[in-house]
Amino acid sequence: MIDIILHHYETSPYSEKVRLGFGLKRLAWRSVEIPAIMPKPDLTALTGGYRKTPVLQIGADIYCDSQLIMRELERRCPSPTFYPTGHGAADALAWWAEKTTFGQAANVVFAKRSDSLPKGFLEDRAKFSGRTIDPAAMQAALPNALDQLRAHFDWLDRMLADGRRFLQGSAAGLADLAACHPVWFLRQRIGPLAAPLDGFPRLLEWAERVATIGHGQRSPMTAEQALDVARAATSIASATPDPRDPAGRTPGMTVTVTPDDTGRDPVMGELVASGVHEIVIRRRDREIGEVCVHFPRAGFVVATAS
Ligand SMILES: N[C@@H](CCC(=O)N[C@@H](CS)C(=O)NCC(=O)O)C(=O)O
Repeated sequence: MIDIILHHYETSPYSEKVRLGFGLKRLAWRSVEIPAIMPKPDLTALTGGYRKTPVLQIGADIYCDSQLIMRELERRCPSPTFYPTGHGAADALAWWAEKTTFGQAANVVFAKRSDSLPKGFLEDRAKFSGRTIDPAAMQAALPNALDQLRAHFDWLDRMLADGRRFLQGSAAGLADLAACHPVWFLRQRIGPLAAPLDGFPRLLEWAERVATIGHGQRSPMTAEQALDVARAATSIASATPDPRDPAGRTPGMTVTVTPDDTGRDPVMGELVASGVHEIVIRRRDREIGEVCVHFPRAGFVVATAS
């Protein structure tokens, strides 16, 4: 059985979503600890420049962004499912919950607990987000961050009002894992009794239930071992045109793929396969040879490079 390798760091909320995904699917996986700030030379050798956390590697296939990582885990290991009540609503809920709460949760932690951040972190995140992150700006952002989180957490909280155990019913799924990691992050950094989590006891109980899912079976791997895995493997991707591609892109074209929000580092490669929810590009790295890098479509900009 080929190793499932997660490149992540312990305090990363989006990584917590994927770690819980391993737990829900009861998977064994290899853990490569990556730096929380740039440079990340071993990671970018695999991705071609994408720097965000987490990244999943299976052989010479590199999956960027937790949205696509969860999709690939579901494809390879369908049971137990991330979709106990079906697709669509779960994906939309996951997207909304993360997009509206993660950035604001980070704003709250930056403002309230900048003392807990490692050296160089705020400078790195200023470049990452393209925003000014200094003590005055962080304090100025705090009241609105708390207002926004309170409104969005209230909507989440009301989903649990009928006594259900999880957001979509009796079984945990993708929506829970995606909505929970900003709560997990705030709980860890500023505690359950401070704003914005105070006043939401039901939400905190739900977050505790989600945490009991656990992380599956983890074993460590070094970054060098992960690069060796990529070097020795061949990608599973094969040329797959998208007959309905709105811009007429076809396999063989050189394209760049870039996140549309933060960490906007373009990755260039030859288009191999694409569809509504995934695009795969092939690239060569001097050290590790040929790899295929997979990205989601929602939240990413694809541009033709030649
Ligand atoms: N849409 C991305 C968001 C990932 C993200 O923003 N992760 C944060 C850490 S939780 C990050 O990359 N921070 C900068 C870094 O780790 O270099 C995903 O779902 O994976």
